[in-house]
Amino acid sequence: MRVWLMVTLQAAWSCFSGLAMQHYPTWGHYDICKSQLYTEDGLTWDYMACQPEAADMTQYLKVTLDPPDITCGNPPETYCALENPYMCNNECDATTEELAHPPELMFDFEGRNPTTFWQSSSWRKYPKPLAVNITLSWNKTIELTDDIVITFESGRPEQMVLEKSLDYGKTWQPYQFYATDCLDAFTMDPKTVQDLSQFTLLDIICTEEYSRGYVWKYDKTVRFEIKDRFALFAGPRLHNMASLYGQLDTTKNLRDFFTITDLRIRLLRPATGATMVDEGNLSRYFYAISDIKVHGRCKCNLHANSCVFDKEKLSCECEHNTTGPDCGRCKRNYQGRAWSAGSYLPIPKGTANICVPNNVGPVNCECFGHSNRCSYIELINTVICVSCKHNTRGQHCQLCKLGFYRNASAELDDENVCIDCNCNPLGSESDRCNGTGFCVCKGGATGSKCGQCLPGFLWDNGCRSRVCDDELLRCQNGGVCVNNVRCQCAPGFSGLLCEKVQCDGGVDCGSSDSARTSVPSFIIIILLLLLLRSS
Ligand SMILES: *[C@@H]1O[C@H](CO)[C@@H](O)[C@H](O)[C@H]1NC(C)=O
Ligand SMILES: *[C@@H]1O[C@H](CO)[C@@H](O)[C@H](O)[C@H]1NC(C)=O
Ligand SMILES: *[C@@H]1O[C@H](CO)[C@@H](O)[C@H](O)[C@H]1NC(C)=O
Ligand SMILES: *[C@@H]1O[C@H](CO)[C@@H](O)[C@H](O)[C@H]1NC(C)=O
Ligand SMILES: *[C@@H]1O[C@H](CO)[C@@H](O)[C@H](O)[C@H]1NC(C)=O
Ligand SMILES: *[C@@H]1O[C@H](CO)[C@@H](O)[C@H](O)[C@H]1NC(C)=O
Ligand SMILES: [Ca+2]
Repeated sequence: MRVWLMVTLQAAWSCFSGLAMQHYPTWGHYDICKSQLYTEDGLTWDYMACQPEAADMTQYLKVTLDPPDITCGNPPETYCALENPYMCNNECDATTEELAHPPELMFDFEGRNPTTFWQSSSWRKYPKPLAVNITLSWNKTIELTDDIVITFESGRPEQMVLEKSLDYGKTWQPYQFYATDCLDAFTMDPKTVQDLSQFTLLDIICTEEYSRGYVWKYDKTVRFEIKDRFALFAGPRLHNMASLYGQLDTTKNLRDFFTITDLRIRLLRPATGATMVDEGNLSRYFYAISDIKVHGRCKCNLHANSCVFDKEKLSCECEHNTTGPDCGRCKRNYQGRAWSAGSYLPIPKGTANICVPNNVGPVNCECFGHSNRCSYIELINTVICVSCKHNTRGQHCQLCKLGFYRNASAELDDENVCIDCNCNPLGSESDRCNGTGFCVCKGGATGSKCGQCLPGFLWDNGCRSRVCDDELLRCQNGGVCVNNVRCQCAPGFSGLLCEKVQCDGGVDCGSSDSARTSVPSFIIIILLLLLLRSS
């Protein structure tokens, strides 16, 4: 099949790839979910893995503070500067717009001067900890694409934990610990993101990088380093995104690590700028955050290239006949095969893994009631039943599993349609039988299940030919005939009728005199065997 990609799209593609190179860092350019193709058979669609563009996610979140009344200004308060207790011109009054510091000011556009910030009330209750939780909720799964950056206006906290939730706030996991002294605060050894490797990427570390020393005035940010972590797979300047995609595709843990529904900043101890807290002037200690950056994209399982914010809620605009907030299901009547996320691979278009209609082409998802699930096999363009029950198998569950045969008196959709072959495991060659339940017997065995022996054979863990008796076929040299199928020889003798003498070391050293006399009976046995086989 010859394929021409539409010229306009081709242009779009090269344009996007050009963009992607300059426009660092995007997760590649999975911008298009489908494109029309001209083939010899006419117009068809080509489906591709796609994802929404990364964006500033702080526009879409809901922020919650705990304790709820921790914001300053109610009642009004005057604050002193951390670095100068005599500089006390910071007034906070919730009832006056110019003097209020509500939480929204953490997410407003920060191009203005002076900066706008949220501020907590001061550490009046010292030495009781001044603990504040700031929870950011999206009510939507988000994939982080860039560093989380929090800008503090009055010193970076001496102790802080960044946490994440992947289940809308039901459970929380730490992302990173921050402290001036990790060992003291969290009994963790201090590390930096540079200490991580591909193998320890998912380790949760405590870092002193963002709270050390008294340099807060010039370095106000606390980061959670997403890009440095990506770089462990994609190279220092994220030039090898294919490698990262490959990893993300195959490693669920890694994908989940960068996926969130909520973030929580747990502020545990404000900046003091010194080892001793100035108890005489606690209005120097408080939290003030001017900006929080969270860059990411809606997680749409590579089935949507746009995500809309409607009625205070983000949701993917699902393609590929998927649905759900994350395109995590197949649409009704498009469940011809199990849902699966799109794949980044092969680079650059990925694999769409579209949902297919329940009835595809000439073949339906018809399983005679033995399964309600079908799978679409792209390679042969066919829908097949999966997990056939009632011992059936086949594209439509129309065959019996090996070891079972068709019940002639049952319809194809009957639960009893397949009957266990029940082949005697000792008398049969295998556990399979033919269409009327006949098993294939080993030599000497007979019956539909091979549980009986032919004349001249005796049951002894299967059918064995008659070897010895008390008349013609006597065991020699004091051997005892067991069940007519074998001679139990006296020590020093071996052979079918114990006709061989064993020398020292158990080596057969020829027939004894008495054994020689038994040769004729040995020949009789062979003759008998031949006779039985041919009958
Ligand atoms: C803190 O110290 C400054 C300078 O001594 C003073 O003006 C201010 O009132 C003090 N604040 C408190 C709460 O004591
Ligand atoms: C903050 O969250 C933690 C649990 O993660 C909880 O123990 C604590 O009570 C919350 N509130 C404050 C004010 O710390
Ligand atoms: C979250 O989104 C779901 C729909 O996906 C909605 O039913 C629910 O009310 C939302 N929850 C909040 C807290 O907004
Ligand atoms: C999804 O279903 C609609 C309606 O049948 C169809 O027109 C469309 O082509 C399908 N899309 C995909 C990606 O299969
Ligand atoms: C064959 O199917 C019929 C009809 O369902 C059933 O009554 C019968 O028990 C089945 N035979 C066996 C051996 O299962
Ligand atoms: C199964 O094998 C038996 C015995 O060999 C034979 O009589 C019968 O016709 C076979 N049935 C089928 C369906 O081949
Ligand atoms: Ca601000």
